Amino acid sequence: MGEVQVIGASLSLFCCRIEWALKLKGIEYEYIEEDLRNKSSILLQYNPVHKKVPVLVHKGKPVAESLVILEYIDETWKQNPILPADPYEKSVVRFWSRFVDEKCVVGAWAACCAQEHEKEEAIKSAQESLGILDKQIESKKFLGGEKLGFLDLVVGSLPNWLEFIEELGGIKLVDPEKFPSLHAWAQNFFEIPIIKERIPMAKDLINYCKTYGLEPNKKQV
Ligand SMILES: N[C@@H](CCC(=O)N[C@@H](CS)C(=O)NCC(=O)O)C(=O)O
Ligand SMILES: *[C@@H]1O[C@H](CO)[C@@H](O)[C@H](O)[C@H]1NC(C)=O
Repeated sequence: MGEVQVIGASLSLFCCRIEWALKLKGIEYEYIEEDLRNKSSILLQYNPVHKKVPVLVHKGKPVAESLVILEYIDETWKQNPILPADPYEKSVVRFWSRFVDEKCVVGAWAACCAQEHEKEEAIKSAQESLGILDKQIESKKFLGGEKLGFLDLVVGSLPNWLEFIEELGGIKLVDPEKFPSLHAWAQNFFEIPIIKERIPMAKDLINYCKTYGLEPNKKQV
């Protein structure tokens, strides 16, 4: 067994972030696919608090929570840094990373799951967050500046995931006119070879839900 393992789920927007970071750093790892409907004892042992993927295992020690894992990777393997060195710039990246997860992802999921009478409000709220993210991207090629950085990996497969959420929830959240910067950024990001070869597609997420009969008011995939 090698030094590095990733316990993940191939369709998870949180998990691909970790694999992209390891690939950027040129780190070999063993990938362990988790069945989230029947969690393995290794997942429960390594992430007993949240019982979620991704988990990075380095020399037998687990690191959980994708944003924490990304920082761990950047600090452990110094080549191709993904976080800026400057403390202020670093704090800005951390701020927006949490915004993506806590407002954009959570907001879109809430809109997808909302009861009929709350739906309109939830969609508006998710769109407001996505609009703020779009302004932040503001026709940048990479969110990391000249090259791929931490925030690029965090936003990552969000556009595909939103497409999936729209279909699952029967709602409309995004279109290229509404969020032009997010759209243009994604066009560029998705063409990068290491990204392209490992990005969850909306149609695979939709098929997964169909196969297992998952509905929006149930569990996050
Ligand atoms: N905040 C966590 C989110 C991870 C997460 O939600 N993982 C999902 C898969 S996308 C999971 O493991 N779900 C299993 C469950 O909730 O039981 C992170 O950033 O790592
Ligand atoms: C759940 O996982 C265990 C081993 O990890 C396996 O033996 C069992 O068959 C699985 N159950 C289902 C319903 O897939």
